[in-house]
Amino acid sequence: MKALGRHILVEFLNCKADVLNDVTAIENAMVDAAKIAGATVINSTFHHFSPYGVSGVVVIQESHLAIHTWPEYRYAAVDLFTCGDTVDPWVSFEHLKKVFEASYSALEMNRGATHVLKKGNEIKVKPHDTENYDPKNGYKINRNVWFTDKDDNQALSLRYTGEVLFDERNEFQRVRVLDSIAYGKMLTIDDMVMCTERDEYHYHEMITHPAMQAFESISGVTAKNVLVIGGGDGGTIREICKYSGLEKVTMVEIDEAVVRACKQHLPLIAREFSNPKVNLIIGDGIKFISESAADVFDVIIVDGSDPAGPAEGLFTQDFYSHCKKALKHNGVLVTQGESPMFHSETFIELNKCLKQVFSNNQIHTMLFYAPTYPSGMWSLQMAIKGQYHPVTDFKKEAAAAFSKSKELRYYNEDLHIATFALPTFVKKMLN
Ligand code: SPD
Repeated sequence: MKALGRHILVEFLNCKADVLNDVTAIENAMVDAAKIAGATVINSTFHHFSPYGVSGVVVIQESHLAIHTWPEYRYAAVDLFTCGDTVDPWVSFEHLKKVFEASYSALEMNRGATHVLKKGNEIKVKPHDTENYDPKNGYKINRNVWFTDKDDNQALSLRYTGEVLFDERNEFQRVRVLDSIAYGKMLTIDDMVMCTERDEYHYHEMITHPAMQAFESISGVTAKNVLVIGGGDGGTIREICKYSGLEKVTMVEIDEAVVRACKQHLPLIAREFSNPKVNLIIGDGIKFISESAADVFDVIIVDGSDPAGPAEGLFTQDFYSHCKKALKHNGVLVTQGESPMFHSETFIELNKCLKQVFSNNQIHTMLFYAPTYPSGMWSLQMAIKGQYHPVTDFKKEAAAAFSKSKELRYYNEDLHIATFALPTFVKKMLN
């Protein structure tokens, strides 16, 4: 019998109770179940009930997967509905069975048996939809798919085309390149935005130039030997390579998939990997710095991800003590410092941690505007191994000439000064 869709109703019994009360695990399992079956995920929404139970639905281009759980009964009611021939709902079923470690009973129904349905021509296509009609391929489907970078209470969402250009999970993290509608292609790691084509220069110019210019003001020469820890997309080394006096930049990135994804899909960001001054090491930056000789680097830039997964160790005293040792006298360190609004605790903790390794007057907090990071307000922490002040000792003319000649789009000599000016609430957070 021919039908429009296949609908499997499943009773999952004797499930692992803790999974059934874990909204994130269930959402991941349901989204994965859809993808493994070859479905195109449009969106998902899941809700945890207090004290027990989760409900959620994954909308797929081929229909939907839905669930409701009763952890206290170790029971989940699931329905898997797919249309067309491309997706097999039983593949989703097999995946969920494994995740829930469940016994089950299931029944399949054919939905919309074509021998009882008659196709009519009553539906009129709205005039503006005709733009989406290609005589060869039929109607282009407009998807409403969103990528969300969130914590428990706040989020930043970017709509994307549904096109996933790169998607790999490895021992460290999940690396994706998605095609966002308003911000171009974007790199995400473990569901967090790392950079987008449209606004990446905010972050990459600000993590690089205040530190490089500070070094130049203090020493009268360009930083010659620079270390970048993380930064696998290549944006930070791209900015560093704009300094003609640079001799060498060593970059230590733990995950080769990030470099590969960006070379392939974000070539304007990852454009300096073949520069002979760049020494790329795929390895653990934390180990690298702990084994580094003393007094070797003019500038160290820590361009890590957020403090979860492999980047966690980039927020510790141990790590920064090694960085301090590896910096030359008057050397400058800069590290991404998270957001005072979105990650207030980490923001404060990192500042404290750096003040313990260096001293209070050697740590300087910068703020800049990052439209695609949650809250939009992002910080960098600068540490100087000397008594130089990045504003009062700043040589404005050199920075002005540099930013003009290199046609920088965010950093300039005025912003160098302004970035260290903090709102009162941020000052209070740090004192
Ligand atoms: N939540 C975003 C934190 C920024 C991490 N670094 C981004 C890498 C860009 N080179």
